[in-house]
Amino acid sequence: MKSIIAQFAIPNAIQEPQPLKVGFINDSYIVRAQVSGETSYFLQRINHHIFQNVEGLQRNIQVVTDHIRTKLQAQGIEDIDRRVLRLIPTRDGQLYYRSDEGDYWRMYVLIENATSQERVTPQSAYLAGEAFGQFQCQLSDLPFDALCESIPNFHNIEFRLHQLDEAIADNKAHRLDQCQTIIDRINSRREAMCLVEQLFREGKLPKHINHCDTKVNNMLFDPEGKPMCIVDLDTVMPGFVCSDFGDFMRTAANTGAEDDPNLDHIHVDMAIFEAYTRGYLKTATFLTDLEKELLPFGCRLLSYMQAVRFFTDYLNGDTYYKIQYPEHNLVRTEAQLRLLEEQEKAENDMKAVIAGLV
Ligand code: GN1
Ligand code: MG
Repeated sequence: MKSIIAQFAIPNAIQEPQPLKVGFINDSYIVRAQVSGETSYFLQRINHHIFQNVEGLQRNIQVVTDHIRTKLQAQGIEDIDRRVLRLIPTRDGQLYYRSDEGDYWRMYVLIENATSQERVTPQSAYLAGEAFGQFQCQLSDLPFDALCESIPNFHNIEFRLHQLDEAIADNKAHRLDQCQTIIDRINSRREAMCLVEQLFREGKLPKHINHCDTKVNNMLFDPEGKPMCIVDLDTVMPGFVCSDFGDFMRTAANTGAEDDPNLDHIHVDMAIFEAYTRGYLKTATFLTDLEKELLPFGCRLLSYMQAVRFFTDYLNGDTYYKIQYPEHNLVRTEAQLRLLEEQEKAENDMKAVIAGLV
């Protein structure tokens, strides 16, 4: 570990790294200075099985954080290293280090005295909406193709449906029996759900830089409970803004769990929806009328896409998502489809909330 840390351009006087339990994908460590009060660091081993283009991924993060930092500097903000992640380059100026074992490592400045939250309240949903809206707004003047897709076609529903079709054709895990109803529910919405990709091709809907994992736990709060910094930038990439909006609602504005075995628990939490939307529309000032109109669609799209992804993984024999029991991906699929149906019922209420805010 010492030899890995020595690759990065930081002072030599540091303590033994401490593993930190955050996220499921990368391995994280805190590297503290020997003298208290000096900068500490956040070291990560990047999961290069999921993120196969580490070079592109790291460049994305550098472009995004540089862009935000420049804006914060222009506004005269003082504690910039608490407001945007700062990558530490290696001693030879690279954005990551590849060890002899073939592992990929990166380092950030550690943001001290920050907390994260797993659950939202209407109050924190409002603040999260403001923060994700501001994040998108800060990046809205970057051309969308300034970044690569760190996971190709990550939030492209046409591609996800194509993967599902392959999984159905292959039936690798011999699980297709008894799944016809799910397939029918997915197929009956197929064309409607590809709307945004279609609008993009027609030149009517732009792509912007998206976060692509807009969960409340990807936001650091200061000791007063105010959002300070958006983290987990591995999936920042081009996308439709309604997709980031929808992913937050998929995870936060659901009265049930993502994998709730009791479908009756699952409804749209309109208080969370209203609060997040209010915060989001306050700061996401760059949105066109069409983008605002598509926000409820984004909610349905992300639940639908997640159902398609869970179901594909179920048919493939659970090779992507970690599962806790054999039918877990099927239960997740059913829960996401139920959420989708609840969102369809709530569509008019969602539109009314948006109409009242613009
Ligand atoms: C994965 O592991 P987690 O929760 O950060 C997935 C998301 C899904 C989510 C579903 C890189 O995120 O896209 O929405 O599971 N991330 C990746 O729970 O595939
Ligand atoms: Mg995360």
